Amino acid sequence: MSYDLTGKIVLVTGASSGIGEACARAFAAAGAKLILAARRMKRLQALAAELKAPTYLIELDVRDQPAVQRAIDGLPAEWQAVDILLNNAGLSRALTRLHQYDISDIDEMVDTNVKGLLYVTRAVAPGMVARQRGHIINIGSIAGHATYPNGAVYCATKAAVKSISEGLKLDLNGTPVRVSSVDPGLVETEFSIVRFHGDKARADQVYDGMRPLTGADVADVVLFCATRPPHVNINDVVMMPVAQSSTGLVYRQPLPGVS
Ligand code: NDP
Ligand code: 8X3
Repeated sequence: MSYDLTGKIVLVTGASSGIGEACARAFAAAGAKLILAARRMKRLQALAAELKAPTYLIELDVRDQPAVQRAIDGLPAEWQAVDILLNNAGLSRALTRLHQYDISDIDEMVDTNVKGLLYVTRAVAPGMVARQRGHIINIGSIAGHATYPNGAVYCATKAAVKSISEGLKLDLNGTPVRVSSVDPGLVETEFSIVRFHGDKARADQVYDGMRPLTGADVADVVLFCATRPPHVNINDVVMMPVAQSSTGLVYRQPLPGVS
């Protein structure tokens, strides 16, 4: 029997766009209550207005550890018992040789993808252990499984997410708290626009001639992980568009039945 999400409290970081927004929509459709966190509050407000689900919004920069702790400690009583944490907030900046990388780009990726994810996990997981109930789902990447040229920093952050997911599962052994990682390949979101600092034309080239995953495709898998019966833990799911077979191998011509 699958795990019923009705009335469950789901905290989604990076809910203002892309995969996080799609997951918020999917959890809401499954009957969950949503805590939506991101820096762009207007985006969260617009999403909340569309969702037919109770929502609580947090304007949050996951890089700010005291703010993360304050946000979790300050949740209203009826929102405190978070059942599912989706650690999704993250980004890439540039594609550059490591010895030439902007220090600010390095800092932003490491601070968001690694330290931010750790801060949110560190703030939310103790409550799950105390309640003997919960599920932490991290959005990793195929970049955490295979490093590509000019992507050392982003790939390292996603390799760190893989290690954190593995380590968290080990450290939560003996509790019923579950840990999953969903690791996608190319997903068309605002990811590449952010990577290339707003250069939309360059971002579009990433998906040129092929059919990428959508946020909704990833949300399907996240929901699958979240709805397994309580004795089942999905540890790691790697998913790619059918036109992609590795970080560097993408087929950019029509595929029968696909595009
Ligand atoms: P988007 O750029 O569309 O969304 C990124 C989200 O992260 C936004 O909601 C943004 O919100 C949030 N975010 C970024 N920095 C911070 C911060 N400091 N504090 C809080 N929230 C933050 O990209 P995706 O949806 O594609 O990315 C979501 C996750 O998926 C990332 O972890 C990414 O690494 C991962 N991923 C993406 C893939 C892809 O090809 N698109 C493939 C594999 C993994 P705001 O700016 O409002 O704060
Ligand atoms: C995002 C996918 O291949 O651009 O994690 O690194 S990739």
